[in-house]
Amino acid sequence: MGAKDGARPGVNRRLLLQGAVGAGGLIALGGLGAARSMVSAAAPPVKGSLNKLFIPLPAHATTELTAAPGLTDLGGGSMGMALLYNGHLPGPTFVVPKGQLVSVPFTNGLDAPTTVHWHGLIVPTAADGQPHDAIVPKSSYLYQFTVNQRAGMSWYHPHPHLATASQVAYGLAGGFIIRDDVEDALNLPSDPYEVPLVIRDANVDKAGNLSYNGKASGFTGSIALVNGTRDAQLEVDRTWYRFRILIGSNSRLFNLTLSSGASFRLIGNDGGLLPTAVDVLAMELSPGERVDVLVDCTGIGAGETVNLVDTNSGWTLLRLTGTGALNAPTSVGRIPADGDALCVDIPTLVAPADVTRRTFSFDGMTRINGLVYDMDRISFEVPENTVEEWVFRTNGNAPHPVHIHGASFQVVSRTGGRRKLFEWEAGWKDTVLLHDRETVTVRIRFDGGHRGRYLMHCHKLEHEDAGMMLNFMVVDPNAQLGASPAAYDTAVPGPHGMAAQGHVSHK
Ligand SMILES: [Cu+2]
Repeated sequence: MGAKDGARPGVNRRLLLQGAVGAGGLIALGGLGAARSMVSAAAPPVKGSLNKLFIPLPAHATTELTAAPGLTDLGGGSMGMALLYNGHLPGPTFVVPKGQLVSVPFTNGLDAPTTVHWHGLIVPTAADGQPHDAIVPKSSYLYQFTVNQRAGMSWYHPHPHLATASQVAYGLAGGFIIRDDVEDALNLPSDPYEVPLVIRDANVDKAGNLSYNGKASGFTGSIALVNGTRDAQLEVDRTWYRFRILIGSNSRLFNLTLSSGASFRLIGNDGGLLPTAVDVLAMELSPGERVDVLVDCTGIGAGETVNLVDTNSGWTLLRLTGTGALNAPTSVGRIPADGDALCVDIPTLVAPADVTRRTFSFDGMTRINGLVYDMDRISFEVPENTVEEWVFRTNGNAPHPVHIHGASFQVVSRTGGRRKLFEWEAGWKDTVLLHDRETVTVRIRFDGGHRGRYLMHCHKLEHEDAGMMLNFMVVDPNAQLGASPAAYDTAVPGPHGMAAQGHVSHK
């Protein structure tokens, strides 16, 4: 930590923090080594002024991206220091058609190494923004990949070694929307009736700057930010809205409901549209997960309000306040009914009789199968274009949102804990919530055409930084290193008698 980081009597705190930002101290402050005992309790909704919801700016396939500290409007002109992509929190929302070559020149304007990980996008290792590929301060890197996956909302955020949690908590995140013909044919509500909502919690210091007190069990902030706006309000016409929701928190789970008691019409999740529209009253979502929902605002009259609420914290996240204006359905798009097929083709991954099954135990707050992350360890290799079953379980300190790079997966079962799968876990996922005492099995096939190193980790960012992460290799099935993935393994036995990370068994 820099000389400016210590709290000194008599030093103006705002200046101190701004200095810390300039000196890179804002990042250094965020390490687990700086964990504070202060715990942010869930607060009731803040009464008082409402702030206009910020809508992230648009970006396209070649938009330049810069990460740097700066002042941002956290709502109603209340400016605070944060780490920003292109000067904003969240950063711009990329909107890119399927098949497009994305070529994003990135500049690191931070005073610490960072990367840009394209969460949910299936990209070459070199564009995956892994901890191995840190972009040092004041340097640039060209992230290049072709979008070869169906329409859906992914996102981008830093993924540097040991510092993901602090950089995200200080503000670095943005959305990435893919369009395709299949989705276009549905004629769903579009701008301004399609609105991305990046939901997270945060702490703000007395000077109004974002602050971060990471702790091993996961950072929880005392206020909600939706698109970087606290006490956010969106004025809505009497029509249907499409909300593209991303949980961008470090560790907090959100259980989303509407204050009117109405349902969300769920149409999509991490990997794009679901086979069928389905009405759900509540959705418990973890960091990294996305949902695509339609919300009926036709009944919200002028000045009336329906709130998007997190029942876990009791917070009002977003107030939807009616303008009273009616809009013809043609300007909004088609609204699929509950139970309507969405005309999307989602082939079911079928496990072969001799399917490779790997079991991963999420141990404590720092280990997978007893091992802390080692950047240089490759835990196992996965033949590409082959369906495998990966089994996630936990021996405590859950929830652990499990995220895999390099492929989407299908969730096939959950035993223990909640003992069921949820509507938003159908279709394609890249992040799945593992609650206490749960065992979740997914099927996965790396068929994106990319070989090389990828990651699997807990997306509670403090767990990730503390070591709950591993590397694996996607390889040519005809050129595996050895007969057993253990050939790659340098691991010691885990706590459950497993020989190594990526313990393999065959049915
Ligand atoms: Cu975890």
